[in-house]
Amino acid sequence: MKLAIVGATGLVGTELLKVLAERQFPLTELLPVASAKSVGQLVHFLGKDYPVVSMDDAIAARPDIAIFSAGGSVSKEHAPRFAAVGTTVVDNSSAWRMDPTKKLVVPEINASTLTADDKIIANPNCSTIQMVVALNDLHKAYGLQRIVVSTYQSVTGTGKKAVDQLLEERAGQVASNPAYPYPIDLNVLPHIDVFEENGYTKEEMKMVHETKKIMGDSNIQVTATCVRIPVMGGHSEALNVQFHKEFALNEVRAILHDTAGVELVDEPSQNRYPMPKDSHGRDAVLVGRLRRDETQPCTLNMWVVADNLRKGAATNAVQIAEYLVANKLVG
Ligand code: 11C
Repeated sequence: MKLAIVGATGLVGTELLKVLAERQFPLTELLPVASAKSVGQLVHFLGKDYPVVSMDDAIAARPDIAIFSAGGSVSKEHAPRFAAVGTTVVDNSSAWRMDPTKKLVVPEINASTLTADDKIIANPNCSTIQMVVALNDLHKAYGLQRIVVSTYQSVTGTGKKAVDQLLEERAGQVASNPAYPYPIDLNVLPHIDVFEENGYTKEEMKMVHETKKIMGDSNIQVTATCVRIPVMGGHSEALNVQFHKEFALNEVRAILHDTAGVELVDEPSQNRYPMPKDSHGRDAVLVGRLRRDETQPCTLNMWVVADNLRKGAATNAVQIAEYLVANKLVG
């Protein structure tokens, strides 16, 4: 497999290289692509150095797969150029997610819908991925009616600039090039991505729209409040989930225990529950604090944590690429 990584030097790009190496992705050639100022810079992968190449050179090399993680405008402009030379693009940005002609894929849920004709495949937003991985099997069992989600999101979701802001502030300095309009250390920002006309942020509306598309059910009601906190290991989410059917908590536990990609961490008597410091560097979606909402029927409260750079971005994209290879949909 000839693989291009567009945005190879960013936080997600760096994580992508780690995940590809760990999972022994069947690579024959790696084409790291980054902005013009990084061309020629070396990217280390499995004991070898690969020079960063330009977008045009990567397209001319006609890779089998290109994984994009360089922002929406880069994807909008260049993903179709790769697709035109026969490359299958797995895109981490929001550029194509809600395009009805493109699939939005979480492999545990809907990879089986992919065909060789899907030349641009969208990878969902990190906060959506961990939520749907935790909920999909429960949806099959009880039918999701409504999700109320509040997120507690890591600064790594914003990128290097935000990590630097947090580290500088934590060292007692004023951030030299802040990513946020306010300090993030010792603070909480109820603001992720831009505000839309309805008063919600774009991040909140991504959770609403992407959930319905991935689960293939436009009747699922979702309302979200997305919040940035001074943490780096992963995103946390408090979910209040109303089902159509009544459930037994021990059955919910059994379903989650068997759900692909989920790890149940739910022993309150031992103070065991999911935390971002435990999800950091891991692919599992950690689920705990399972309890019935005692104020209304068929409703569950749960706490879901995952490393947003891993299952929320890099790992999900690599799993899509693995599915394409395993099912001979590329190359
Ligand atoms: C964040 N979820 O934590 C965002 C990052 O649509 O892929 C990913 C944005 C996206 O800020």
